[in-house]
Amino acid sequence: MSTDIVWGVATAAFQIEGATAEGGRGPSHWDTFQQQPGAIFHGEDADVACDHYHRWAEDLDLMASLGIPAYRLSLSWSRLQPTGRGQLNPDGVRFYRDLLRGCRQRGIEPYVTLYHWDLPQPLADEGGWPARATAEAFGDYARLVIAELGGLAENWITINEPICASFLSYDWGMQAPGHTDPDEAIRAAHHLLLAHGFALAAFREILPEARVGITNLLSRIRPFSDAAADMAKATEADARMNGLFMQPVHHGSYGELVESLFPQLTDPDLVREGDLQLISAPGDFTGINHYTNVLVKADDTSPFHGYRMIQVEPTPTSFDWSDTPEALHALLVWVAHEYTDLPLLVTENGATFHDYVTPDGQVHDPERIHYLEGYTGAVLQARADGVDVRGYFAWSFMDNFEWSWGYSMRFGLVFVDFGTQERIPKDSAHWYRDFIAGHASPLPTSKETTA
Ligand code: IFM
Repeated sequence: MSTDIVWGVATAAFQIEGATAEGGRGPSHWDTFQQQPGAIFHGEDADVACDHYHRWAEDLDLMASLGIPAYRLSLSWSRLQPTGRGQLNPDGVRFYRDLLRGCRQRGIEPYVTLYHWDLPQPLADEGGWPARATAEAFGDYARLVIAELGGLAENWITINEPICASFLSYDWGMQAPGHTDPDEAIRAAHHLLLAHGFALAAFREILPEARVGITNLLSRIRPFSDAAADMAKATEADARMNGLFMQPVHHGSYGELVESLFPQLTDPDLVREGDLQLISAPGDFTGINHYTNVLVKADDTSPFHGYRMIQVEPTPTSFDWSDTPEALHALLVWVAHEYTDLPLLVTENGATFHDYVTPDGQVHDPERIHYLEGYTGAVLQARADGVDVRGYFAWSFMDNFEWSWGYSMRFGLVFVDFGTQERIPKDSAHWYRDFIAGHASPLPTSKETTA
């Protein structure tokens, strides 16, 4: 059966590249954060990660051999612009030019993310995302990247998961820079959305034919029961986790509920005139990363806004997250109904299991195959139900550095032995290869215009 859905895989620069001190790359705030005692599981770091910086060609060969037609990757800001300001680093430009051309040469269509969390340390030193200047610097950076690399990909994602780059980073303390200040977090959230607006405007001006969108992490959130307290807290949780990031992009305002939870958003020094117009300028698609399906239970004793989030069963993954594909289906229907008639791309979805090499030299992961069968099925069902979903990217192509969890959480379709850098496609990679072959993606376009 052929569909017009693009089936791909996804990664992010800091999680796979390694070579953090090579090719003129500058430090990012993740390089700094990972050195803090206790920040990363087992004290691990991403200095080598999957060594993709040196092995990118073999990795793309492997991807092509699995028949994967689309690859979502991210550009490292600190590799391209080591201080976050000024001219681009020629070695960084060369690396990504080779990588993007390498995709096209193998018949793989790149989907490129401009920001997947690796903020140049000098910008972090000047205040990071809570400072408006960071969003402005990102807009300038975007313009340079578009000029150098814009012609090598047709689909661009401005910002990956602003909720993580704001709240997990500046409030919950679990991601770089590891702060625990809710006020910083909401400022960061607005500036990340503004950065999306600046980048989108830059694309429209410099490369109007590019297809551009933002990717948000969206959770399926329902009340634990129909008790009034659970219902009210579920509404609040949805506003904090989904509405805060979707309303301004798709409705042009934060809305009353979000503003009542975050009164800082009514401060004209933070949300300046014109910001919401930039943020809500129409994109070409909306990106959705989806992992969690939670029930919200009111609990006065919870330090987390007076509620607890309970994963919907079954939760077979090593992260204890749900394997409930109906949640992705419901989410796609809901986004299309509630927020936008733009095409939807599932830019990340995947699961961790305790993968290991068995005596036959293989990695058997029937749980991941079960997961993928369900979630790709949910995408197909949503499409059949009239939702304009156009793409699905499995997270992740290969096991990688899972942020504060280090190498302990394996999301890959391809197993990576981090000691030897051997890659072993798991059974799920073969399953996905066969699935893709049976649900052929549209042929990649070739529109390479930049030399
Ligand atoms: O690994 C991350 C990715 O960088 C962003 N989205 C969620 C993934 C799994 O936690």
